[in-house]
Amino acid sequence: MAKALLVGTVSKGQKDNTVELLKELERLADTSGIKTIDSVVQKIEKPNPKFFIGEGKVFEIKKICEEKSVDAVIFDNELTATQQRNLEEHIPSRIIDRTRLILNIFAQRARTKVAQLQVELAEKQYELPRLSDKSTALAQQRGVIGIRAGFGERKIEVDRRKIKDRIAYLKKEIEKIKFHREIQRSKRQDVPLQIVSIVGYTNAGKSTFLNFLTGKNSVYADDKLFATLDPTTRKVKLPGGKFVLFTDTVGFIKKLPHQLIAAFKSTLEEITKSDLIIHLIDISDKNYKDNEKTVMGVLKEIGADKLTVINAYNKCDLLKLKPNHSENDFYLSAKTGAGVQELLSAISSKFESELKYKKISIPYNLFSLISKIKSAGKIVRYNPQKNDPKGYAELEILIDEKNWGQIQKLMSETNEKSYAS
Ligand SMILES: Nc1nc2c(ncn2[C@@H]2O[C@H](COP(=O)(O)OP(=O)(O)OP(=O)(O)O)[C@@H](O)[C@H]2O)c(=O)[nH]1
Ligand SMILES: [Mg+2]
Repeated sequence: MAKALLVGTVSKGQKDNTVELLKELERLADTSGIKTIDSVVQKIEKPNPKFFIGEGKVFEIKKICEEKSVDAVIFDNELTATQQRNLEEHIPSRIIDRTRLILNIFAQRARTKVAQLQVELAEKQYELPRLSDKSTALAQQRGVIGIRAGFGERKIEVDRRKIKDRIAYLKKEIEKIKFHREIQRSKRQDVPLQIVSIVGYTNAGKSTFLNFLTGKNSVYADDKLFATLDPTTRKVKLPGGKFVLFTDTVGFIKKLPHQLIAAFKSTLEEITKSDLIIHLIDISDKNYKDNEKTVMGVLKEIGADKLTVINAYNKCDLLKLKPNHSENDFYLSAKTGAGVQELLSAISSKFESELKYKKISIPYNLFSLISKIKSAGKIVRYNPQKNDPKGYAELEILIDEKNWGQIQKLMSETNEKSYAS
């Protein structure tokens, strides 16, 4: 296992509790298969443009690297290309920044085609501003890139163009898959179910929660950061009988690389289309309040902060004291199931309160609509019109706007067909 030295910074007023500060970076390193053997923290007001940290610290790090034969020095922040290069000149070990580390984990975790394309897009966007004459010359020497520059074009320009072309290609491919998925979805559902997105900090227990809801272990859950990258959607029956879709998606983290947010745009956009957001928070984590803020920040960035968000505090089984219940917050354990029913009932009543009263007449050839209405809303009264020769039934129903539109559309299409025949 590769050995790493972690580097963090704090501003002057902040506590420099190294262990606490770098705990998350250590977990990230561990997740990507690197063992932390030491760490240093420096107090700085603003990053040094040359080395990010102070020059004195660079030499301190160099010494530790030589003494303990450190393989990699991992910074808790994103470094500029210049800082990275300068550090590499002075320190004998590999220099890795937080963004690179997170990108590595995403690359290891990406299982589906679209996740792989999104991760590669983020990687290319990270690499583009970091290309230098020196790095591409080195790459050429080692025969890594091995293309010849045209007349009047420097090697670095050729490399830049290649990366830009690849970025354009990846964006197009991701769009294509997204478009295809949307078509599939609209084909599958003539009466759309409401969507509940489960969001939260990485390792909050989102996948465990979805597995509990479905009673199956079909979603990969693990005590690792970014265990899930691909969104998974499952149909779940709420108390009261209504079906909704729950979606488990990629977790968030402090200083989530902007390249990843941009590349995972289509995955994250799914959240903005949901009818309700369940924000799962690991209350057993000491930093849960900060994590909560981080998640709210990302939701804002993707434009999902206008949606209704319910806070659900998870892993309550690990707490010694039961937290005070407040009206809008929920406390549960996705592992034991305690508190889950209360949350589901609240979701169910929220959706029910949004239903509108409508009256419709259904012809004999549209009885299949009844089961659709049942899964999307409620039938309040059913009056078969006994004297009607066509066997119409009058229904009084409660339905949400989205499905009401869909039902009207289905009825008019069927009417047109029956008139035509
Ligand atoms: N004690 C306890 N552990 C839990 C609970 N919920 C989840 N866990 C554990 O927390 C770890 C992370 O759970 P996941 O469900 O993978 O978390 P996630 O939010 O999907 O994480 P990412 O996919 O990495 O973003 C696993 O080891 C779970 O067993 C809970 O209610 N109580
Ligand atoms: Mg997960």
